[in-house]
Amino acid sequence: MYETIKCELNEGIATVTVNRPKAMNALNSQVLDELFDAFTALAANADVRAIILTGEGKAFVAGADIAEMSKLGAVEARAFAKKGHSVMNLIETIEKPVIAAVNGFALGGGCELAMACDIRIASAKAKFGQPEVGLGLIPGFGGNLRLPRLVGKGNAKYLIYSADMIDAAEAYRIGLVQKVAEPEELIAEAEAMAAKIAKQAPIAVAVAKDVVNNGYDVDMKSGSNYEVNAFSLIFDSEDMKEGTAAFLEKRKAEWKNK
Ligand code: CO8
Repeated sequence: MYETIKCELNEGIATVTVNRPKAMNALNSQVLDELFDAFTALAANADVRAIILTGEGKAFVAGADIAEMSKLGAVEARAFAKKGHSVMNLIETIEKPVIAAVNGFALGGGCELAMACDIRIASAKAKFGQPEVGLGLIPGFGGNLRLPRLVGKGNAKYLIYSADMIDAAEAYRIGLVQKVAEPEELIAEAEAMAAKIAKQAPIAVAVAKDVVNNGYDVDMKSGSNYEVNAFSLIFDSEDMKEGTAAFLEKRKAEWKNK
């Protein structure tokens, strides 16, 4: 059983909630270990079609745990940063769509956690930022890398250098989030998006995620080859045969995830 996160599965949609509200859901080693364990299990569960990641209380995640970090030397900090990167990379590469439902503060490691997800929906009350330089630190869970990729170098540098907190509307304007919802509608909006994705061929969604991720940082020629190969391989899936047959027979497709 987990102590710092909650994990529920309902009709193919898993919801993972970071549950340390007294510490604003700050990521200590235990939260990172439990997230790693939960996402590893969800990755292997064929019943899971989409995952929602959110936070309990008024924060999504207010960063890495400052109390834990304040005691670390370089060797321990390296291990902690590697642990954080393992979680972020797992969420980013897991072959299931992951939606961050950002209910409140997403700061430092919390903004980095949201950025590792595929899609972000923010509550109108959410706040985003990379406040590390105000603590004498720099982002260490991939923020220096993922933020410029999502919002461009200028916006990323502004946010990282200034430690400014931005609201959901500004996060939407710069492309950090894809949708803003009223706070009381956030989870319903995330569930509706998850359900929409869950209705598609799971194998196709998984392969599309892989191609977007692996095609993003390479030159067009390599990306193009990668896409051609992934596109061709999917023709041997039962779901491709089913999806095209269902269209031609004017009926609903029944996915087998094979
Ligand atoms: N770590 C540990 N405890 C935290 C954190 C945190 N990141 N954020 C909040 N808390 C704790 C507070 O200390 C407080 O504890 P207590 O009740 O025992 O005093 C409790 O949560 C409630 O917080 P506040 O009283 O401050 O609540 P407010 O509503 O007044 O403020 C804020 C909410 C604005 C979210 C405020 O708590 C805040 O500014 N938090 C820190 C935000 C921050 O700076 N985050 C970045 C951390 S650094 C980071 O994430 C680096 C990532 C890379 C790591 C690489 C590792 C090597």
